[in-house]
Amino acid sequence: MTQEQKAETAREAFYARIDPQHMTPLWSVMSGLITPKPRSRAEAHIWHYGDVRPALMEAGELITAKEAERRVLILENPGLRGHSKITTSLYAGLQLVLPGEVAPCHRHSQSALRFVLEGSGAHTAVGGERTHMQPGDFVITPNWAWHDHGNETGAPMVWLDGLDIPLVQFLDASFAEMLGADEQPVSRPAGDAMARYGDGLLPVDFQSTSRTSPVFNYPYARSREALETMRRTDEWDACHGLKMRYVNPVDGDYAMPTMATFIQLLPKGFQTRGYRSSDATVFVCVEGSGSTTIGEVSFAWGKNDIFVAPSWHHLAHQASEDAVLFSYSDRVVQEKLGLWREDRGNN
Ligand code: 1HN
Repeated sequence: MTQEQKAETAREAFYARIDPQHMTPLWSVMSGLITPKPRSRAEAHIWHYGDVRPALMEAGELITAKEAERRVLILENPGLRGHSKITTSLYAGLQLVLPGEVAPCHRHSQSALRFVLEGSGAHTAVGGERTHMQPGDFVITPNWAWHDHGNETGAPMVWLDGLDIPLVQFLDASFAEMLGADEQPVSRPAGDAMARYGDGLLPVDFQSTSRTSPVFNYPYARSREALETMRRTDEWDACHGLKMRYVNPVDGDYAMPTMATFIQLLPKGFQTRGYRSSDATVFVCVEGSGSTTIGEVSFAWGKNDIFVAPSWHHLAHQASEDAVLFSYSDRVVQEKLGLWREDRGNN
């Protein structure tokens, strides 16, 4: 036996001796723990709405919203199967509420966002107020807020759910309870939160008790209008086109404490410069069409397609028509912890 083999044999014996004490040597695992750059198990992937919609409608025939509590098909990252994750830290699912259905009232530690894909006029209730949702609306369910959904229209309603489930799970901080009634009592008129907090005004003595924006529906009509007005004068960002973040009007921070949300316009023919950031990002095509290269792969997308870019993968978009992308990521958390990084590809 060489000196090296002897040393290795002695080490292996040592590892075996300390194993019952629930100890393990750092030097055997260190390079996998402290990587020079993010090394995600998540993969780039796209879900074409036209391909997944039939399965969602089939689920509609197999189980009611009430039986399921929430009738959702989880979008699982191919590199993270079995973990109910679309990125390492975030969850995504497609939720269907059929005409006449109610998704019963509950609350939990996880924050949720809804991004409406199909249908018009079904509601979600938060804080005693119902908001009637339209395609492209970004709707917030703050953590620990009672919420129920109902569809009193004649057509199916479909939205993308984004939740911070894996993040909360990582921290072992999950609590949840049912209200015990299908619906929370309605105590405020529709539009109340928008009027109080979303019109550039705040009640004079308003003190926020939450880290989440008190505006819980950011209607697409308003966001789209902003992008359309800005395109006339704005300088386009080489990496993002025209990209805006949804904001909490109380403090100017992101609208939600654990998920950053964005909307961006890419004009027809625009090609973004290669970009990467440490926040894995979920994108939804709201309008138009184009394609995105993520690392080694390229996806063509159209209306309601959903695609995911893992952390630190090179990203470049190309719009074949005027296109609007909604996106969400854990950037808000990474920024707060001093971890967020980007590479705009210009150095
Ligand atoms: C939830 O409460 C909703 O309220 C959707 O619509 C998806 C996934 C896991 C846990 C709670 C909803 C969810 C969820």
